[in-house]
Amino acid sequence: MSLEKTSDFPYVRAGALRRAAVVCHRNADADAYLSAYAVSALLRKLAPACDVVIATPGGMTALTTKLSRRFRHATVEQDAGDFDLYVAVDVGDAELLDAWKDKMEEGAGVKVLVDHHPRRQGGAYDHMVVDEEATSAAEVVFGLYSKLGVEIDADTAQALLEAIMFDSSHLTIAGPAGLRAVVALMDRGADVAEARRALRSEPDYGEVLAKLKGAQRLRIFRVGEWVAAASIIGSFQAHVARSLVYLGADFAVAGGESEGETRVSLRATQRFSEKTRVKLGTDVAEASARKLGGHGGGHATAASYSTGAEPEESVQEALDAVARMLGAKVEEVT
Ligand SMILES: [Mn+2]
Repeated sequence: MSLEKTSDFPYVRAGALRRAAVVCHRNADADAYLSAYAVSALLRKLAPACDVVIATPGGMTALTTKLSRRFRHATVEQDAGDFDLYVAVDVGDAELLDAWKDKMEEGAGVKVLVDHHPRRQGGAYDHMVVDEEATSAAEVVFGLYSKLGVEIDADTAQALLEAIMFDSSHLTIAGPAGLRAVVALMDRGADVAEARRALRSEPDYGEVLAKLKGAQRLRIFRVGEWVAAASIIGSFQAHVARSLVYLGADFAVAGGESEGETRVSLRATQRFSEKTRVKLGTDVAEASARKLGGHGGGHATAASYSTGAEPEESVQEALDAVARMLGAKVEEVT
């Protein structure tokens, strides 16, 4: 699974480990934060004298904030000092590390990536523990515990279970390794019903409005045999795109201006992904970002990119990119 000898993790002698930072992607989601939480517990077992902080560039999502009250840990958004070890988790595109990208590149400490996103250029890591087959970073962290023979306590087991369930749509898209990890975590005291409860979030007014406005501004397209939905919305683009797929679109594009850039989120059904082999992350988000100037990436059925181009053009580019892949035309359904 990995690109490195995982049994050597964290690649720094325990005695030499005083200060470590576990770094999440921008606006940390449940998988990033809870994986970081479990990595921290692992580091402290391997090197009890080590002081660990979780770095959350740009903060975390509302749900993650709620989860972080149950799984408490020291967090920092910024830090002026250097660390002996940096472990970036669930990152994907190194740009999503924000200021921590430069900080890690300039820092003297050892840099490790623990991830399940497709490998890409950028991000100067000394070691990589990456499993692209995993549906969550938490599965990769679980694999590290197994490989190192470190016991998982009930609290950490619960954190990893919630992360796996979060990233796998409550196990709907979990693979064999993910499901095996879930059973093993249950044996160590994790509770599925509790995880379901924890992951249920209170409706957020802004999110509700964005989803409904997204539906109101909906444009429908046919791309070959597929139905695409597109909408322009200034916030919660990922939620809007996911909602449009729930409504029945084969794939959806939601984009809008946010904090001085255009952010576009893409979602597709599993069926679209399997039949077309179009990977939204590499084939659409990365390609569109490259063309329009910006950065992006993601998974086969969920991806995003940001660019300086106008929202309309940015959304159109994603539709065109899919059409090119399929050798089809984009036709609006009115
Ligand atoms: Mn993830």
